[in-house]
Amino acid sequence: MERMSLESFNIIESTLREGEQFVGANFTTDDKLRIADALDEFGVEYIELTSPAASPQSLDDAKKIAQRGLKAKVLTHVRCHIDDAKLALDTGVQGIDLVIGTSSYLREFSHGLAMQQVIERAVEVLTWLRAQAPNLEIRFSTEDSFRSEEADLFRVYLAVDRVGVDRFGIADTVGIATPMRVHQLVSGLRRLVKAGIEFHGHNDSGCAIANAVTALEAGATHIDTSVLGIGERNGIAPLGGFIARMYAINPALVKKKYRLKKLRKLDEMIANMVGVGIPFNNYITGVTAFTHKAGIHAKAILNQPETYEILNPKDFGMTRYISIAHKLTGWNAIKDRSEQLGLPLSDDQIKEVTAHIKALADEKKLDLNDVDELLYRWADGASNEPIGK
Ligand code: HCA
Ligand code: CU
Repeated sequence: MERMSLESFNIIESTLREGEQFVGANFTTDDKLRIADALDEFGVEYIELTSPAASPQSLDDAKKIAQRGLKAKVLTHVRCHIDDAKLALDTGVQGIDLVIGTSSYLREFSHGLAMQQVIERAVEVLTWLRAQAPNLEIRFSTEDSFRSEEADLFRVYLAVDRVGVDRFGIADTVGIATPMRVHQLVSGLRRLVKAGIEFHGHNDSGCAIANAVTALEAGATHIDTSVLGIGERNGIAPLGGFIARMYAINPALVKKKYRLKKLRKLDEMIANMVGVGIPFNNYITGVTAFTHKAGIHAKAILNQPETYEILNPKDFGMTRYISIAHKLTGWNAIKDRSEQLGLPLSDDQIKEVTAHIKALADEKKLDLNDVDELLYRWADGASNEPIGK
């Protein structure tokens, strides 16, 4: 069971739903179509859209995207309410994601329903939806699952299971869950129901990706992501980071399922649309993601990249970079550079230049031009002249 999920997981890409809740997001119809097309090309299994109840444009756009003939299944996300469910049906999407809050915070300060009423509402909406559209893919999710009473969660899950859903959703709405808690809740539900299990995790305390993968290990089947992780506050599990994690487990599977070279364009497109930069340390597409520095690392990387890389940059259309103009440099890396420049320097000469570079770097910040200049000088036999004019 556990291996099964890791080998057959589905991505529910929520840039067009959770991502639209990011403070900088204000997608036009054209933006949404470009995003949906790019996600479809990447190969995500599902694309989740903002509720058609949010605005007239949201309704029209949902209809447009539902009719676009994408390979990905198109879902919309609505409150567990008959009026919203009706509107969702009108859009022609292939699936509906229902959500209702089950924590005491949400019951008291948001929808105001007691647990019994939550259960009645869930059963009412699901029964109605099933009757309207027997073949529609329906998911039922409990918002703020990790601050809900476990007994309450299981009461509502069991009631929902009796009506029948395709998928249950577990949401870490506030980013409070740790992998252990996720494992416990997901495996508990896994023992109880046969339907799919979806995990949606926020990243407030940095556990979103770990929680998502742990959910799969515990038997979940679907994971929510957004490009660059955008969403409420600091967002949810980022598509690229989740992909990096799954690739680290099973590169062949991930390469087969998704067109990984499209990730960079996706990250750049969303960053531009929402007015942010791609963080320097971003998974896969950050500028330093494949940069190596220390001489000891550089030597091993030149011999066998896997020594310090679990992700092959080539698979993502990225390139490795070895930084050599600094005091931590080593002669193997400098030798590699001199070979790139086609200079006939002996190992002894390379070691001499390297010592010189290290001493110089103690005095000032160097760049690759400084290194190259020194290498050319040594090759010319003019090693004694001071660098710079
Ligand atoms: C929201 C909350 C949500 C829903 C997740 C879900 C969350 O509607 O904005 O439907 O499973 O984080 O709880 O995104
Ligand atoms: Cu969320």
